Amino acid sequence: MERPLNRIVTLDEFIMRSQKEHSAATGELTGLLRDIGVAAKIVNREVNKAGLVNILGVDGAQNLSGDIVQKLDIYANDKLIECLQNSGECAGIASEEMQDILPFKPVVGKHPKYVVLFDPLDGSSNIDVNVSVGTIFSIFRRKSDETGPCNLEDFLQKGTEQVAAGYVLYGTSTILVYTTGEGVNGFTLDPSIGEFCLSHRDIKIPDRGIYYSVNQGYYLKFDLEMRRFIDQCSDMNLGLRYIGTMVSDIHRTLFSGGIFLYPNTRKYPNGKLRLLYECNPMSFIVEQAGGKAINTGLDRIMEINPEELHQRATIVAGSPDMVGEMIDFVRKYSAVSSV
Ligand code: AHM
Ligand code: MG
Repeated sequence: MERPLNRIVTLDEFIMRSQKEHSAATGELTGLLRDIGVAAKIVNREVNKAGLVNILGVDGAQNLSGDIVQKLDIYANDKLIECLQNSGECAGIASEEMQDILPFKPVVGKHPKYVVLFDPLDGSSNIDVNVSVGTIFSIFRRKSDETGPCNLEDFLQKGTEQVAAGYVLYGTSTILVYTTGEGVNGFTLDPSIGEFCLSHRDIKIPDRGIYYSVNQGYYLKFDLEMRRFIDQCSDMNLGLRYIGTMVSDIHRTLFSGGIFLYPNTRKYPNGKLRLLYECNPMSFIVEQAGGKAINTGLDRIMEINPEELHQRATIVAGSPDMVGEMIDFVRKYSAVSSV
């Protein structure tokens, strides 16, 4: 893509310019990304008011304008649905907050090609204490006929089939980071103009970093090889950073380098994080930035065949050298312990 002019490039302008570089593009994906950008701005406004909940009303109460106050994750879920449904570019959605897929009613004259999966508010346990949260999304081209409703098969695709994925981090500033498989770009929300502006072009993850990121509180609940690997991280004088919001932990890892792990525990024998809503989209971003993302069985996350919507996966993602070292460590450890 050509270099940006020496001026502000908004998310809308950037995705329109990217679309023009693909002569076969119909604008539908562009439309979807824009819809997600709009939903993110609405959610951002609400997240910023989260601390006022006792003044504005708690979940279920009526606020001063007479609206029923919703939990923020449900609010985010509803806004994403509304924004994606209105344009008619999306055949249906699946959300971490909903049991089943939601096929959208057809819009006259539209035959949408894509379905979207999302975690509307990742890290929601952090909201009440003013710690950053995020939204994660993943877009697939549907497999079913475009003239009819979408079906489950459209959503149960391997991560390698994603046409786009990204996240929004509602942090000290709000940033939207996405990929369509041609690198990763980040857009910071300028609240004074209400636009996401290109701030981080062609993000590349450092080969290594100085942090490891894992819920060390579960140390005794991890498998032995994972405990030994974590010991090695500590022996190497890596610092421990763990926010407890995957979006934030991966975002830091993307920019500073490092390794993020959510292994299996006794409570979550297959890991806690969701393959379709969290692991796949974040892995697409990490890989597009030059990193690696695997599960603790050393399979590439994006090659896992999903069997159900809310399937969980273990994950190890981050700087290529550090994930590479984890792979070597686990292989060596298994070879020695099987003797
Ligand atoms: P959520 O989507 O319900 O918020 O849960 C997912 C979150 C991730 O953001 C984070 O990495 C993980 O749960 C933290 O879990 P834990 O508190 O077990 O470390
Ligand atoms: Mg989540």
